[in-house]
Amino acid sequence: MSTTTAAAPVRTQSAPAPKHPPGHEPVHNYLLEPGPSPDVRGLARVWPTVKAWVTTVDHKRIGVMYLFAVSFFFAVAGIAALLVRAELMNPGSDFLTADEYNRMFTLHGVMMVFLFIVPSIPGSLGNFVLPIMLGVKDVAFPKLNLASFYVFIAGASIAVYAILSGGIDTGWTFYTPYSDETNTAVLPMTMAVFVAGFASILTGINFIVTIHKMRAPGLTWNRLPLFIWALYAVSIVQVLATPVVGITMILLAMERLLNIGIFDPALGGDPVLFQHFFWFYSHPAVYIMILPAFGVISELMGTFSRQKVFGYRAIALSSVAIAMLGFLVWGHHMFVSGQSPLSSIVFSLITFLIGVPSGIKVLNWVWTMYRGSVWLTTPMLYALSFLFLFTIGGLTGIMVGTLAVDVHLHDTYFVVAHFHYVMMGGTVMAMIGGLFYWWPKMFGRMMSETWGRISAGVVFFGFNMTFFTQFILGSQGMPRRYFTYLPEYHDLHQVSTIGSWFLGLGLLLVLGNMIWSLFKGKPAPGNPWGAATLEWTHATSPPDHHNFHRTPLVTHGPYDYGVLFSGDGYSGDGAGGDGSGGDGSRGPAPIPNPELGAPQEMEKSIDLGLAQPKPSRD
Ligand code: HEM
Ligand SMILES: [Cu+2]
Repeated sequence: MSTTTAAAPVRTQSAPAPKHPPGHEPVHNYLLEPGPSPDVRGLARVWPTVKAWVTTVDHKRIGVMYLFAVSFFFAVAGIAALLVRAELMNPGSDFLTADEYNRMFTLHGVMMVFLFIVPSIPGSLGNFVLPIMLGVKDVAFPKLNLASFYVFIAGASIAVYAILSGGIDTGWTFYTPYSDETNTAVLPMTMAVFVAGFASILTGINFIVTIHKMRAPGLTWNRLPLFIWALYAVSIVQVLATPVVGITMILLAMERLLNIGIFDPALGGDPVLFQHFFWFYSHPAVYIMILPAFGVISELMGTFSRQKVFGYRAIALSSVAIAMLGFLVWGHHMFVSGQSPLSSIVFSLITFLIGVPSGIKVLNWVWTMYRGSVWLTTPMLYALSFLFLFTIGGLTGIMVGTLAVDVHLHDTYFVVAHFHYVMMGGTVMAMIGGLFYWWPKMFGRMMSETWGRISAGVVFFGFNMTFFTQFILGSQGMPRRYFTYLPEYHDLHQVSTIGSWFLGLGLLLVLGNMIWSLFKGKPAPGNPWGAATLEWTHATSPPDHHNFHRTPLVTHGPYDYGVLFSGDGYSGDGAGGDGSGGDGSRGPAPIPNPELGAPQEMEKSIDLGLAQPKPSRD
């Protein structure tokens, strides 16, 4: 394997910093430019910085703004969840009235789904990482990207308005005929979902075009990191499915305002039609929620197993398969709605099919670890939590997808447990793992490993205590969306509520770690985890405004850790590889220095694959 050490690149300004290998000194730091004006005081001092942030078209800043926005909604919706659980601590508790309870779980569900989990990973981690992973300066349409952020904020503001004007009590699914009749703020809430949907569509279009049109030279489809493949698949679903929920919300609003008779049986409408429209979006939407998480987990599994991700092609294509199949199974939410038995049988069968590509992913991740040498960092602990919890969520999904079983489990706590294992145990674990992983890149500082690992333990424990009990509750017949219950369910409900406090504590530890890191964290090296994708090998931590000094030339696959180690007795089969799980390598790459600094060997090889020096593009 030949190591070409590229000559010093053309720089606009020299700022030698020993932390960075030659050619990687930060010219600008995207976080700080422009700094506060030195000679003015008060608000005017920070105004240029604020203005630069709110009008930025830099994908990294937009990603950071998304991160703050979705974290805020996660916190608000999480507090609502704790209140819901508090009410359920005792049967007949008068902590919340029945009416307040209905509004509270709806607030929780609507916010978690539409304002947190759908935009979460694509908006924050996706926006930040995607262009850097592709070796380019930004997404294809940077202004559209900023527009998508503000459209999201506009939608979120309408949702906040709906909540302040009394909230809504329909559940996050807005089922007719009730949503057509209730006096609560259904109209503004449907408008909020309608508007926020456009943010999703715009991000999807942007990512699709960027992935097709803007890859660094040498970055073939076979060398795309699996996170990119996942974002690609999810973008397709966002663009195709989101308009349906938008139209459905408009129809519901029309029905309420004009009494047209679309859903209202008294006027010749069909309330079940609403369920078809709603789930035609919302089942694909559960893949909007989980596919980006799959992508994050693939990155973590590779980097922290020090090994090529096994079954690269299978993982990449199964994301696309899931995206397609996801459009064909919506009827599994409607087994007891009165749809024809034949439809139910067909929907149940197709639902089993979709388990296959998900299973393929899980098996490949496990195999990657089996062949690798696993490095148990905080991100990896969250990835392992994901693997365990998502598997439970997925398998119970097959259970509720089984027609005969679901007739009993429908609308019980079993379903509540199932989707929390998928959404919280899956997507949220992946998001936190991904945040711990990319945090040093985003903010240039390390988080505390010790506290990170403790938080992973507390979150895992609290999560299972909260939600595993709900499988048992549901199988015993406890219905969902009830503010009280029979005394026989008391013990399990108590365990679940106490579990939610542990879960909340674990999440606070994560938040505390982030804040601590911003002020006190150790400065991050360029590639603390010894990863092989471009954001780690070719960009500083944090990256400068244009990401790269020179366009990277990609000569190896995203998980060819071998090419980062020319010595150390390791010889990979990497150079020129395609990232697929071929097994030419002699074994996993060594684990980087536990102090979290990349080994010298790796820092040196960071320049690998750079194009011959040429003037920077700006
Ligand atoms: C902080 C941890 C969480 C706790 C303690 C929690 C707890 C709860 C509880 C108690 C319910 C009400 C069940 C009922 O009465 O039927 C609920 C419903 C729900 N949760 Fe969570 N949850 C959490 C996180 C999440 C996350 C991360 C999501 C992700 C999207 C989510 C999505 C939902 C949805 C969609 C509903 C259904 C609301 C409805 O029935 O309309 N939750 N949750
Ligand atoms: Cu579904």
